Amino acid sequence: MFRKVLVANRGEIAVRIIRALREAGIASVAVYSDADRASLAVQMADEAAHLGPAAAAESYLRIDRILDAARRHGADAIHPGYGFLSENAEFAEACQSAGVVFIGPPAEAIRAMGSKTEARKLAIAAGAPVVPGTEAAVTDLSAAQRVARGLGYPVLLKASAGGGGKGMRRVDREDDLETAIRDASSEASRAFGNGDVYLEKLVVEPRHIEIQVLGDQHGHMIHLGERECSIQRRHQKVVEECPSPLMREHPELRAHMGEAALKIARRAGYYNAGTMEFLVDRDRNFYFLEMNTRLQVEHPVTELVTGLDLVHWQLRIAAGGRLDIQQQDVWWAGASIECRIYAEDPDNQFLPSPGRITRLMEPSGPGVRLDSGVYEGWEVPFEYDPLLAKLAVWGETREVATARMQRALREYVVGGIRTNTAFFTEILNSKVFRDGRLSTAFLDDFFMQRQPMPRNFGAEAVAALVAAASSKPSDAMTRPQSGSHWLRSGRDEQLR
Ligand code: MV4
Repeated sequence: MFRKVLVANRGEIAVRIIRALREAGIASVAVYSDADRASLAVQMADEAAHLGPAAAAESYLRIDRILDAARRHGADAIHPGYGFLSENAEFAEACQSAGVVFIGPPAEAIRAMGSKTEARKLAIAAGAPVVPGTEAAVTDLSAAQRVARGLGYPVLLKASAGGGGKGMRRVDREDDLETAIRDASSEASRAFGNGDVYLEKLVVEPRHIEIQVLGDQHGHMIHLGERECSIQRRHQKVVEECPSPLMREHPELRAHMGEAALKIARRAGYYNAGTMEFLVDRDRNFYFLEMNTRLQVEHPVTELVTGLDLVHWQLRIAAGGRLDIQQQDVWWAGASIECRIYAEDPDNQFLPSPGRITRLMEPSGPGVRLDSGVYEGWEVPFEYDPLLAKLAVWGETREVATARMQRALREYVVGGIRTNTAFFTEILNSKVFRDGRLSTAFLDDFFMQRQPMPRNFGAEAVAALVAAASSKPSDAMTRPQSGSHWLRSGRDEQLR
């Protein structure tokens, strides 16, 4: 095993990795920018290294400075977390050249999966289903018309170099194809410096379900089942869960998707933790979309349901250890849901709301897991993604987990900045969520039909009351009746 590991990341994921390191008896080195001098990760780690100014390009994205910090602190491995350099093949190679182990997959696998069209070809070669379409770039209109006719409308134009929905255009009729190609191509050029677009059959209102895989360097690989991530806003996941509600009625689907994911991962020569993203249509046909060659934000829901510690296994695998778990020994118990708690204002177009956290009361208790990167008094920097924490719950059933999440959200008090906790309460209360009828259209439909509830019932009201007076917290915790006077006083401009 490693002696000392540098965590090349920040926020809640750095804290998560430091925890795994400590449990394994491995020393940790945090890195930080000027904005993160007093971060929770820095305070928790055994050692810390300064990288540079707040801008990520001058700190968390600087391969040279990170490797220099690893050398100075004598770290024998680097965990990249997610984002930043986690899917950068050059970084993985640079680690190797510097004699430091990159805790992740081989650089070749990162590179292969970095191109969406390469990944698609790889999946086809592995015999896994992909959405019908062509991976060759559209060259002229008449060829595109032929392809689209063959697929049948609606079709979807996608950027070859793409990702995140950029350069994507739905086309419903042949008349619209020419304009759509021009628009998609110019958007792709601007975003990726490459205007190539290709055609796929549009999957209408798909579910987004991904499969977690874990493989060692000795050729053994297993899957840890799925995460349902259909609730997204502008290609950002908002709520994730395991199992997918779809698996309740169709349990055989997990094994089929798991097998497809393993085929692709094997073909890519993959090891360590990775995730295959799939679209699932109304008839439960599933199609490989892309692979994420890193630990993902939403990994806790898999951990809660399988009982496996993914970061622990990442460390053991990177150190050359054997994954001594067989597929038939993987079990999925109960249900788990995760909400991404952001410093943002759901009532103002989800605008980021960085700033100082003046009060913090964090949920805990039965079945609650909080992966947080903040503390009371901490100033959430404006330079980075304003994710404060991930709130995950486990319950015997999806219904129990939902009730538990509602309870935990009510306990969560964050003062000084806006957060999206009340937004989750609304989502989890909706009939569509409760029925598990999820699709990537969920949030659009949700916003269309949203009947905002009084917003001041939960945590914020408690925070306001506790902060306002010298009243005892026990008094404040009593849930107010809707006619209660203090609900209307003070912050009632938030009632809509
Ligand atoms: C699709 C699709 C429907 N049909 N492909 C969006 C981002 C990109 N990585 C793939 N995306 C999609 N590809 C076909 N052929 C719908 C989406 C999509 C989506 C996918 C996953 C999660 C959320 C999404 C939201 C909108 C559209």
